[in-house]
Amino acid sequence: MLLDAVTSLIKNYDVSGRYLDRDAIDSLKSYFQSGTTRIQIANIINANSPELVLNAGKQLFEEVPELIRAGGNAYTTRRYSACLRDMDYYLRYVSYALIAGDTSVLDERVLQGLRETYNSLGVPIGPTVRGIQIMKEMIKDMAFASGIENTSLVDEPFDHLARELSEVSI
Ligand SMILES: CCC1=C(C)/C(=C/C2=NC(=C\c3[nH]c(/C=C4\NC(=O)[C@H](C)[C@H]4CC)c(C)c3CCC(=O)O)/C(CCC(=O)O)=C2C)NC1=O
Repeated sequence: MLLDAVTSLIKNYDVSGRYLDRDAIDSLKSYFQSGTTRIQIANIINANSPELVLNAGKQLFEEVPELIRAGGNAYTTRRYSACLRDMDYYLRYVSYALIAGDTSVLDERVLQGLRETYNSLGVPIGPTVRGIQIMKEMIKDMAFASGIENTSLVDEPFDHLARELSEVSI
């Protein structure tokens, strides 16, 4: 089920038949208070997605040039494009998760079965995680440059992807 911060919280309280308590109200408050910032950041992503993906890919291939050399997983035009397309998937779903204030959309639409697919195709996880981190850094910089002082909201969905994909603490 696709959840957002509100439905996810209500679901938890409903399961045990409780009224919303102080913790619930605090977490709802923080979700609503961060709403404008979430929308601003999603807008930055929406308005810049092609350049973000392209530049993050460029930086990744500079850092890990073996990927695009003969024998590398992103070698050949088809696989190079598949790699950038995957980065674009991550970015788009992160923008949804940011608005939702919940990572269930990532679990359900992106992460399910992904490790197995990657392992069977030899797509290396480490560099994929690095690609995700590069996009995170770029977006945090852009958000900061646009006047958003606390860019920590950006971390959650990217870190969730990276953590679940690598299944190790980051
Ligand atoms: C919306 C959710 C969703 C995701 C996430 C997704 C990922 C995904 N990436 C794939 C392939 C791939 N993914 C990569 C990615 C990379 N190779 C590298 O060296 C880099 C580290 C990395 C880019 C950062 C590559 C190169 C392939 C093609 C592999 C092959 O066919 O040999 C495949 C196999 C099928 C295909 O080629 O389309 C899937 C399913 N598909 C989806 O529907």
